[in-house]
Amino acid sequence: MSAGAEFERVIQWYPGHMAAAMRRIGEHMKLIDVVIEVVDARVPSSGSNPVLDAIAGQRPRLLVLDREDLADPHATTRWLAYLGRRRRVVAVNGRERSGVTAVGYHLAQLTAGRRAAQRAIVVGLPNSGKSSIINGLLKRAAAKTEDRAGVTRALQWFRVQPNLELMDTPGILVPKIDSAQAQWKLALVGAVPRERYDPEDVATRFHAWLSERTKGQTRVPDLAAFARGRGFVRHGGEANLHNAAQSYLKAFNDGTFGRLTLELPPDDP
Ligand SMILES: Nc1nc2c(ncn2[C@@H]2O[C@H](COP(=O)(O)OP(=O)(O)OP(=O)(O)O)[C@@H](O)[C@H]2O)c(=O)[nH]1
Ligand SMILES: [Mg+2]
Repeated sequence: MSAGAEFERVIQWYPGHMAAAMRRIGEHMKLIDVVIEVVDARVPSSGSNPVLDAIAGQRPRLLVLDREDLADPHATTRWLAYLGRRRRVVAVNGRERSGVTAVGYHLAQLTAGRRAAQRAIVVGLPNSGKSSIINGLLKRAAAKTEDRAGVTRALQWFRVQPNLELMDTPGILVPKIDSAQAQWKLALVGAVPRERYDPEDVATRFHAWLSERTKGQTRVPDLAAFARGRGFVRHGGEANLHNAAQSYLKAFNDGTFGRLTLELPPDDP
């Protein structure tokens, strides 16, 4: 059995509420003038959703690479250059109010000269930072945010300026994630609901990938070393990988292992 098939057994990728949310988004698209897609800057490729191309149609679009504070800055520069050839793109820290000013700027550019009130929809993978960006633009915590996938469950409108409304949406995964690489990466960055993956497997795959990429020269601990360092040990001193795994993923997402981007643009060596 391939690694991908093995992984798929433990993950049902497309829970019913996502299919329903996707349908509701489609129904609302006739009201929408601008599409804002939020993607985690650590997975600009695996984290983008081709299904959104279809629903966005010809509408003006803004791509936001969120969590730039956790991504490798050199990789982000490359991604901005690569993606910027085809579309308007900006990298931000959605948790900092100052970080979303750039989103406001691009939105103003996209809607300049329009007399009618404009409506923008904010879409992207679960936990990518959609609600945080809306709160940043509103300058208050109006939309609920949390560090887990699947927090926003309903479509919700927010008026950010007299002539601009934003719609927050639940995170949507692609119906089928066909590469095993994309699967562990999306689980690692927190885009997959917790009950749908095995943290031990994700941590192990991440470290194997990092070791291979750095030819074993990484200072990031593997799961066993991390477990021992944090005191996750069984009677007899054996590392308790199972109990350590969720903390390992949290450490990754807190930036404890440094700023890491998990993929580079396709035309980049
Ligand atoms: N470090 C960091 N954390 C961020 C950033 N943007 C958002 N977060 C955090 O990421 C978590 C998820 O943010 P949300 O805004 O709830 O994400 P969402 O896309 O609305 O998530 P769902 O509604 O579950 O799909 C929260 O804990 C935020 O504080 C960022 O740029 N950097
Ligand atoms: Mg949300």
